[in-house]
Amino acid sequence: MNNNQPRLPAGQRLTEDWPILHYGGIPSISTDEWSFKIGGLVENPIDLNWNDFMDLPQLKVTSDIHCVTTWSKYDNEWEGVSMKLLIDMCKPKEQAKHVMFHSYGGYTTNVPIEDLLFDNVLIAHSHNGSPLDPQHGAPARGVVPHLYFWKSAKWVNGMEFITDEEPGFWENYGYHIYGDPWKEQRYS
Ligand SMILES: Nc1nc2c(c(=O)[nH]1)N[C@H]1C(S)=C(S)[C@@H](COP(=O)(O)O)O[C@H]1N2
Ligand SMILES: [Mo]
Repeated sequence: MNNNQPRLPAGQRLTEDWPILHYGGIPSISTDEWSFKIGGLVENPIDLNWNDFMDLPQLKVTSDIHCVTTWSKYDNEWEGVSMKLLIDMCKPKEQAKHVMFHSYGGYTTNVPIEDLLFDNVLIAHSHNGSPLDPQHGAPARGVVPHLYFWKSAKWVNGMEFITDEEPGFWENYGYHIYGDPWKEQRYS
């Protein structure tokens, strides 16, 4: 990340409310049935239930949202589990270079592993002090704030470590494979 970049990327405008965007219906997942699996090219596959997840060290970080449909929202306080911690726990194999996020309902999105090691990337269960609403991804969602928001999977239930970059759901429909808001990598 580059400190000389403007806070608001080109082509974006600020919004105070929080738009709701997703493809398909809103999956209804109780914390009792929730599970989160980390697999693929890792030394230590992980399968967490809600209590396991909440017993991990908790991280609070504040970041901005930049959606490819041109709205941005500043100062979102997220609480959840650090992605770096999860990656330390699962120990990706040498060949692993990318992660495919998987969600209840079938959504997927791809992110390079190196982009998941920043201190403000997490699996979040709360936003601005309240548990996530179902429409925003409850019980938990990914948050990768330096990429367009479609890379932040709602209703997330797994991460698959892979070697080659592969397109996820929106990437298959023409969204950019990487999605840097400051380079306006909106569509490919
Ligand atoms: N599971 C899932 N996650 C998703 C999506 C989706 O369709 N399904 N849409 C993405 C897109 S395109 C955006 S802009 C953000 C919107 O998140 P919000 O509704 O909380 O603002 O969720 C992302 N995560
Ligand atoms: Mo989006």
